[in-house]
Amino acid sequence: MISRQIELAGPDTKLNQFLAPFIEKQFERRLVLIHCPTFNFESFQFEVLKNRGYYAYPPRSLQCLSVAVKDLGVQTDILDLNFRMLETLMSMDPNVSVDLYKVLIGILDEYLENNPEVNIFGVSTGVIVPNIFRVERHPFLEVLSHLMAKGRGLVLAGGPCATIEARNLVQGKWAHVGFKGEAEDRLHYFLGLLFGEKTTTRMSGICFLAGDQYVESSGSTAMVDFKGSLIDTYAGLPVEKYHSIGCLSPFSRMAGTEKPYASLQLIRGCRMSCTFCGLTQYRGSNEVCQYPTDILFDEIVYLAKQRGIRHFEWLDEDLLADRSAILEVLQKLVDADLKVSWAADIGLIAVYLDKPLLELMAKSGCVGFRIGVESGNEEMLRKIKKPATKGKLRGISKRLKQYPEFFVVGLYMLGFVGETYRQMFDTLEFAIELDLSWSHFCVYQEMEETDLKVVSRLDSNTRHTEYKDWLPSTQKVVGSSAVGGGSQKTWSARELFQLPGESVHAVEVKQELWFAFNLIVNYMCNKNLRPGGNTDHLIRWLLGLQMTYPHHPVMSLFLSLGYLVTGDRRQADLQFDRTIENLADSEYWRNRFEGYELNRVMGAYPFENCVISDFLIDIVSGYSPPFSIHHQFKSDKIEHLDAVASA
Ligand code: B12
Ligand code: SF4
Repeated sequence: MISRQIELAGPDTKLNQFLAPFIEKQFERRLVLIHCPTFNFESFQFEVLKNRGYYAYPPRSLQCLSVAVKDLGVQTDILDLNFRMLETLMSMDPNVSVDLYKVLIGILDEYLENNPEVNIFGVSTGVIVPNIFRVERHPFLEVLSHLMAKGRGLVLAGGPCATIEARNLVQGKWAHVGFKGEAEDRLHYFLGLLFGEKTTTRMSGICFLAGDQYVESSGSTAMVDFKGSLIDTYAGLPVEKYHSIGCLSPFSRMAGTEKPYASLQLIRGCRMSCTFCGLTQYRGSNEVCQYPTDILFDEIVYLAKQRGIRHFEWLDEDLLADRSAILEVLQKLVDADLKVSWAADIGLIAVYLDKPLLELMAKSGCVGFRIGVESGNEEMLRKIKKPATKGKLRGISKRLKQYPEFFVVGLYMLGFVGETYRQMFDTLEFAIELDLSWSHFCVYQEMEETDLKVVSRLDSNTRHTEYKDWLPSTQKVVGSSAVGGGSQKTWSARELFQLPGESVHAVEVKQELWFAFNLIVNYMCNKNLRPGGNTDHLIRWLLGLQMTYPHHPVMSLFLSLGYLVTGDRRQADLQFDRTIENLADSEYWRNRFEGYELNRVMGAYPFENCVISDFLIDIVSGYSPPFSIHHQFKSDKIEHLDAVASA
């Protein structure tokens, strides 16, 4: 029986003892860093693939790691199984059934056969599914177990999931070693020991078995402050092809699926410590580190000029942490006139978005960004330590109205521990009031280590659960036709709004509230369907979403409305017909349309004698939400009329 007790190793002796048998084997200084698939095998659809709807991030984490160990004379390959799989699947006949695991292991085996001298395998949880032990066959575990079974050398696991599951991965012998958190320094130290190099500071967060005991190394917990240039790592990476098999986010799809893209990082970490966010814990502190702006800009120029990259997305959690640094990079982008676009999909801290910065963002090619709002309830904002107040956010939303060229997405959370229905309805009301281009609601879920019982498959019931997508968790539930076909009870909008405001929410109602909030804010009340709105923006965004959710009837219905507003009747009819087809295929969606009176919208098509947005608002008003919807939009209409009059 394996002990669950963590022993914080004091001296390096345990790590050295663990490494001794591997040191004896005198491995070549060859390392392969493997990026696992980031798409869900259980719900894979060829149609989504062909639409380039799956995530395909160039593996920046692995590029950084390879640079970090270069001075040890380690030659590193990067095997991006996500990219390679999507590329392989793209060339396959969609009508022939495919065994995804066979494709995965086939690519891995081909690499192993061609590179017999590689004995160190670093595997990254580049996956979208955190509950790796709760599904039957998780691609990350498949890759690890395949490598362990080969017995060719050291198998190392790293990345966010491995950080949380390090103990289970090591105790279950899925990997020899688990690395926690950001790992440039840890990997350098570890390989230094393996190759008998003089090592300096001992590092914490390296997890392994000493006999049958789980050990986590002790030592420096200092944050990684990586400064290396990644340009050389692109030599073996077909970065200009990633856009041809996938996307980075709805922003990259909106910017144009034909645009080669890449990701960038200026700041690591975030200055804030919102209670619900895993970043501080994952990184070990809420201090931030900054890449040198000149090195980063050289990378941008290299990617744009030599590799044809046309769209960039920031991976930063706190891109605006150093005002002078971001202003410098954006000014350089303007001066170099690289003709690129960019987006910040992860989220900016809204309070820093002042006028000079917004001006420069617009000039330098920004197409959109997200801002964290999280809650519309002041008490909840304080409780979760969000660095914002409703007053400040109102001011920012007003300022953002002067920049209609930006597609701005608000990020909201639903279902914090102890949250009442009233507090959740406050969030809905506030999202409508802020009136951003889109509002991303996320159902709060705790990410935690899997219970040993489940890992050991002692409890087979809990193991047979579904994949859980975190990004965008809930769109999966209602967004994918493959998932939305179940017989679960769905609530009508009226039923939801009768829930008692002062009661703490019931977990099983969370997804229902998500559905209502998403539909009401993003579709029924969308500002870009109203007179004076940027309807083209909405259309491009929805077309981007439709690539991932091709059978989603709400998306097709609102695309048809968008096209009606712009006067493109042909496209409107095509999307309307698509809605009818989508509904014919799904009882689930027919129930939803009834519960939210979308059938009335279908009946009113093509809206010859009325303003579409007014019609939609009337329907929402009929849901009887605990606040006045008409009141919210009156001023807006007056503002619009004023603008028309003064023009
Ligand atoms: C892009 C991104 C994604 C992309 C794609 C990632 C990919 N690899 O393809 C997608 C959209 C798929 C995604 C999904 C998810 N993500 Co994400 N994602 C990010 C983001 C924004 C950037 C990642 C990145 O490239 N960073 C830059 C590189 C340099 O850092 P890194 O990836 O962390 O890599 C370091 C270590 O992880 C480690 N490492 C990584 N791989 C390996 C392999 C080996 C062998 C070793 C030794 C070490 C090692 O060393 C690297 C260098 O220091 C980060 C936030 C951030 N700014 O980092 C969040 C972040 C990593 N995601 C997070 C989460 C929670 C998720 C999700 C669960 C859902 C969600 N809410 O975002 C899923 C599931 C991910 C999973 N289970 O692994 C959290 C992790 C928090 C935690 N406590 O673990 C972060 C920190 C965001 C946050 N604020 O909460 N994500
Ligand atoms: S501001 Fe964003 S990244 Fe920073 S701690 Fe809060 S939620 Fe996490």
